[in-house]
Amino acid sequence: MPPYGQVIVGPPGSGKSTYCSGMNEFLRSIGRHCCIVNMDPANDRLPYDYAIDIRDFVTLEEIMDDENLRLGPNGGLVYALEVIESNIEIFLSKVKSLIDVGKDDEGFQATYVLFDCPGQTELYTMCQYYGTFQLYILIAVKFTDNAANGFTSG
Ligand SMILES: Nc1nc2c(ncn2[C@@H]2O[C@H](COP(=O)(O)OP(=O)(O)O)[C@@H](O)[C@H]2O)c(=O)[nH]1
Ligand SMILES: [Mg+2]
Repeated sequence: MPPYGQVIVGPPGSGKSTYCSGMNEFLRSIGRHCCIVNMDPANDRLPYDYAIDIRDFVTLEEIMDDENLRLGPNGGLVYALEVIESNIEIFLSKVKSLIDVGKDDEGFQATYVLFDCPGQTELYTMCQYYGTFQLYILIAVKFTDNAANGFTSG
């Protein structure tokens, strides 16, 4: 079985994190090895156990508290994503490790990864960084396995 995953996007408060939690429980109940990656630097209350938390790299609070930066919530989020992009190789290696954990001896049944993304619309319409960042994830999932174990997007 190839590695599968979902990148969950939508406006703030639309139920992305709740969906991740429910989907995680469902997939585990049918025997899939599943885990969640929190991609939102502002997401300080997560209704699930995560495998990777982007807040380990940077949090929105610490950026907004930085008197040199003097950024509000929206500018802070854009800045946070720039910081994360500069650490992208570390992040991608963590995602690769997650996918590998779920494999059996023959290389099948890789981990199903749910990416819980931030919801601010401007990150998708005005910010080049987040678009690039999402692309990195897809590339990561695609190339962390060999060509026979391809990636299906949908
Ligand atoms: N009524 C209802 N509330 C929901 C549903 N999904 C999530 N919520 C609630 O909506 C709020 C925001 O959900 P959350 O998952 O944090 O949204 P996110 O910001 O997109 O991650 C929470 O209080 C949830 O309990 C749903 O399907 N129906
Ligand atoms: Mg959320």
